[in-house]
Amino acid sequence: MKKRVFSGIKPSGTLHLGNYLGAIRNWVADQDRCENIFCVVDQHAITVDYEPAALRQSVRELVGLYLACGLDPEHCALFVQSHVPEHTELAWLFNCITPMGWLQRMTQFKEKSEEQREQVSAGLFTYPALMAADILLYQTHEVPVGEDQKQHVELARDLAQRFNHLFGETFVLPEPVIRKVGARVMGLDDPTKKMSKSTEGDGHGIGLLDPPALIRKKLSRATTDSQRQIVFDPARPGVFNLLTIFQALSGQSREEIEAHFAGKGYAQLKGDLAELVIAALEPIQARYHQITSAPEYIDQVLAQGVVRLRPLVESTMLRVRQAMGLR
Ligand code: AQP
Repeated sequence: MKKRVFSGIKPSGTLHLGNYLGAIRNWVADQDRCENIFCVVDQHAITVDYEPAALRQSVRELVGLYLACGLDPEHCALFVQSHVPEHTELAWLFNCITPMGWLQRMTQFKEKSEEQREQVSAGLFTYPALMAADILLYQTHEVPVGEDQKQHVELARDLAQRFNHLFGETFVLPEPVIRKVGARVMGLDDPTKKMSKSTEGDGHGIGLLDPPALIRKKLSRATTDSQRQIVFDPARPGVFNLLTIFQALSGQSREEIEAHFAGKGYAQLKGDLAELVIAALEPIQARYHQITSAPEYIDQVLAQGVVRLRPLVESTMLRVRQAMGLR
């Protein structure tokens, strides 16, 4: 039996290289080996301030990029979270069995709530219960994500275990799957912070739709340090980040990469990396423009995803409602 894989991305801005290397590229690589479910998690994007028109636009852009990066609708169910209302139904049921202390420990909530202070929404606090619902609704075995989502996937697993203990065996226990290289791409402007869609600033991230000239410019300005040697040293986060991106895209070993840059300067590293990034993104961008020129294709893919998932959604929810005494 094939392992069932679920993952999703928030439509909270344009996808960046971190989303590609930490998530989508791995989904594409494994899609023949697994039974795949990939979602655009729009209800997670509304836990912070947002513009409805921009959200609608981002959802379509994200689906276009899923397809352009190589997800094949024949091998994957692709859909939008809000098109399957059971996600929020199950999230409410999980809210009722999630101890507050579990949510208070989530580092992403702590970081985000510090930025927003009294504006912070209840939805942002209970976000991990919705994410657990996303994953557990499909009886998921594996959740391929970047390093930043590990804690949330572990909470989903803990909730599955708690539910099974309280109400009887109902959910599969999911595992996070995190690749060794590319699981935490850092910001180019500040390599101590992860590259993120919602971080402002021209020099922060490389967008999957950035044109070549912009990629060269952003990388030429990436923060490095005042040393000279080009080696993988985590104590030098700027150079380490650039080398890690190089490793993820070239598939070469650390030793090969260090040998390639021996005696060379940062300008060479940034220049070579820019060409590698451009070569990886060019075919994705070409496919993206082709796909989005026929918007009805995206609607068709999304509708097909929902239809394909309906039986699984209904069978899980029937068991959950019965187990909890709601039917
Ligand atoms: N920098 C990253 N490096 C590697 N993987 C990453 N992911 C996100 N950032 C990196 C992975 O991409 C998937 C989608 O995550 P997301 O929608 O939370 O993306 P984001 O860029 O983190 O978006 P936001 O809106 O800026 O979110 P916040 O501010 O909440 O982090 C996940 O698999 C994630 O691990």
